[in-house]
Amino acid sequence: MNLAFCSDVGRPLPTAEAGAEGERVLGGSLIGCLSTARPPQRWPVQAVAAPLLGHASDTVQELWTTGSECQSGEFEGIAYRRSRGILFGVLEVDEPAFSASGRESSLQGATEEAYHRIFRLMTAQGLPHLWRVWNYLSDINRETNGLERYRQFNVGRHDAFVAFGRAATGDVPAACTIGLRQGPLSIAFIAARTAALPIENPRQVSAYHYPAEYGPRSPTFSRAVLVTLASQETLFLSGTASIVGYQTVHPGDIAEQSREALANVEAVVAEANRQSRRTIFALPRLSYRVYVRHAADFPAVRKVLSKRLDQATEILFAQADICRQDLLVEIEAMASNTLEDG
Ligand code: 3EB
Repeated sequence: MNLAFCSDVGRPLPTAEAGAEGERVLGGSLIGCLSTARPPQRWPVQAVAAPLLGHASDTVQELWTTGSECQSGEFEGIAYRRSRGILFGVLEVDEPAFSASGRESSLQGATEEAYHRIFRLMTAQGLPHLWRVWNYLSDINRETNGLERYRQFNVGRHDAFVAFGRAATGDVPAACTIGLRQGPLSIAFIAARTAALPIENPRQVSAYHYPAEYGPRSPTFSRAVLVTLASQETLFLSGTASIVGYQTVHPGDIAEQSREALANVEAVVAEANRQSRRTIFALPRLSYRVYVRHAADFPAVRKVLSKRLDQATEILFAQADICRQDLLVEIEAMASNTLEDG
């Protein structure tokens, strides 16, 4: 069993349309300006309508591929594809379908329902471990019913984990939760038969332990997860921002926020290297996705990252909203190392 990531930011994609290669595509995402109609694919694709920054083309395609054949399926609105012990799924949930009833906002209800469906699929497939989740929602910082929408999302997510008897602290997936201009709640995920090792950041309070001033339920994610497959180690780094302890630092200063976020990435990678002891992840060898709140800040962010990363480092920059109003940039990443003694 193996899992590989590729994007047309860096290396050329395998000719995904070609039959033999397509068999081994688990799923992917399409990021950028998605105005034009997209041809249907044989695998689930998460559409991320976040304008790209400093990129030659309008959109970028990312793919997860595996070493063996995949089977597609549909379950309660989730498009998924499975290869042996790994499953990639995507679902979109229309919030208005969950009209705000009683105390519950429609986003909270939609989020709860989306995660219930994911957990039911995982049970049906016999794949109990959630490794990585990508969450996108519109108007993430807008307050409705007296609560910011990101915090409403956190209530729905947390309650779903609890409702299914899952841990809401400790053994939780790596994740990102990003704001887009418009569109439905969109969630992509990788679930698997084997457990991932959650990694925390010694510079930060675990997100699942954030104090109540950041919302009635804490965010349910770990800073990273480390996955060991037959012949590889894969690291999924969650969205990482300019937070020390549990507080935002350097409000209003894009260069300092970029440095601090990168310092957090470095700390998480160091922690992953300490816990893995089998392979070493090097900062310039990771694949990055960087979300910048204000497009005008892009050159400043790129400048800070270029000091610590290589010319050859794969980085995709996109404009999107971050989950706290005072955060200007968020960095996520992934990397795979081959094990010598496979
Ligand atoms: C933070 O560290 C910044 O709610 O899924 C980063 C990664 C953030 C994931 C999530 C939120 C999430 O709190 C925000």
